[in-house]
Amino acid sequence: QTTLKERLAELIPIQQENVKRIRAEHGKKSFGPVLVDQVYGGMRGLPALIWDGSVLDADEGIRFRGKSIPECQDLLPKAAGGSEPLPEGLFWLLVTGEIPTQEQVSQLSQDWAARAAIPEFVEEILDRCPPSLHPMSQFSLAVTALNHNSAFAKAYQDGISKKDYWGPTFEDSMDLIAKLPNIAGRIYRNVFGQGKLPAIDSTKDYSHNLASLLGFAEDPAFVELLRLYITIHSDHEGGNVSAHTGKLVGSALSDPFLAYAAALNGLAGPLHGLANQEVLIWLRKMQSKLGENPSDDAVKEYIWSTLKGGQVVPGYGHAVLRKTDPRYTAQRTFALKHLPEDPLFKLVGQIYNLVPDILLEAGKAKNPWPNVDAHSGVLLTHYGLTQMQFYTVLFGVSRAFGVAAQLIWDRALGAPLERPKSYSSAAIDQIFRDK
Ligand code: NMX
Ligand code: MLT
Repeated sequence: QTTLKERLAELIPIQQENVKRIRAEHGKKSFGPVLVDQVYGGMRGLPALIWDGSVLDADEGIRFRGKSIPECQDLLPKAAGGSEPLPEGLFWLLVTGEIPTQEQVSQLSQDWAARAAIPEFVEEILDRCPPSLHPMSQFSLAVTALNHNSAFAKAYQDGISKKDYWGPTFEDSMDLIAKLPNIAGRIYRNVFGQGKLPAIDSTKDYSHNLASLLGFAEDPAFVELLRLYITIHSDHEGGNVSAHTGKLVGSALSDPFLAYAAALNGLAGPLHGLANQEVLIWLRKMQSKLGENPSDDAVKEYIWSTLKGGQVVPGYGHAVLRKTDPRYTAQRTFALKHLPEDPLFKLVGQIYNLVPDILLEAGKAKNPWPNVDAHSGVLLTHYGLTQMQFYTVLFGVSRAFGVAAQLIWDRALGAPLERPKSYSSAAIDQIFRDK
């Protein structure tokens, strides 16, 4: 069976030719006007990036290489006895655009298990972090330090030719993904005092090993949850803060470890990945204020008090989506199957019925519907992973799949240094005063 690297080596020249043709045919065509509001407004809607791995439709949500989440759940290989897709298969799909065989997915599980060990000095860095240092900061420190052994950085120093960049980028990307469970597991156990890290089991899949390092592999439903979790959090087209940061930093030919550490620092912001932690904190505060089974009126008042306090309702709204996030729906479907009676799940459902109308009435948010982060913490909590400060680390493990796939293709296609133009407000005033 063809390995991922062998298949990539076949696909790269085809895609290089394809991009050459598109640029020759359309390179000088305009892609619509740029509004001054977009330049001031976080570049919302500005066509500015190329990434084939996934595309986000405002109404329908994400498609990975053209496949919706339910299609991925249906088509991607599963673990024996499991029904959720293996993230190994999703990575293959992101990189090649093709659905792998069961054997190709097992090859990836084994390859990642073989690459999973982290250098001793990285273990020491993590062991020396005070438990009060946020897990995301620890995560980013450790990933930055992995650059010590970067194949790309070494090859560059040795004078590698541009046309060969993708090879060591591929190796670094595989190492990066493979080492994340050991980093995440060590952080979890150091910070939350949950015993000694077990060894990686080379006969098990990636999610099983991650669950085992966190101490939750005994429960097959939790392992299934992780498979779904990693799959749906892996990628969200190219413009989100973490994916774009990874691409931007990678464009300076910083190696995949440096690029992904930067992406993690973006993911650690409360408007992005940290929102999954914020949701749980917000729900817990609501419960402690209103009790276990609050009335709709009490919940509505709590939501309004959040807005009146000048804060956002975490887990709601989106920069691109204008409907309920299908990643929220996938998690809700999982909850209905595995934990329909969970009180926190019921509260999340109750909130879903109340927040959108309130956000619409408040009149500011362009999208009143829930995003991925509104649901993930409730599922983790149900299985005993109650430490919400850790939740964004799991998002970070997952997002590496998309960022790594993108870095490989960027180097294969010779993506240039990113360097957009900035303007001063005085210049904008001057340019448009008389128009
Ligand atoms: N609660 C209260 N106000 C909101 C919300 C919300 N959930 N969402 C948007 N708004 C406000 C927003 O703060 C802005 O206010 P102002 O004019 O005072 O600056 C106004 O509505 C317009 O914002 P939008 O254009 O709708 O949203 P934008 O594209 O700027 O931002 C988010 C998108 C996701 C940052 C925003 O919806 C938000 O802050 N949501 C809550 C945090 C969250 O759940 N983030 C996770 C997103 C998913 N992820 O994992 O990254
Ligand atoms: C993501 O998964 O990156 C978030 O939904 C944010 C985004 O797409 O902008």
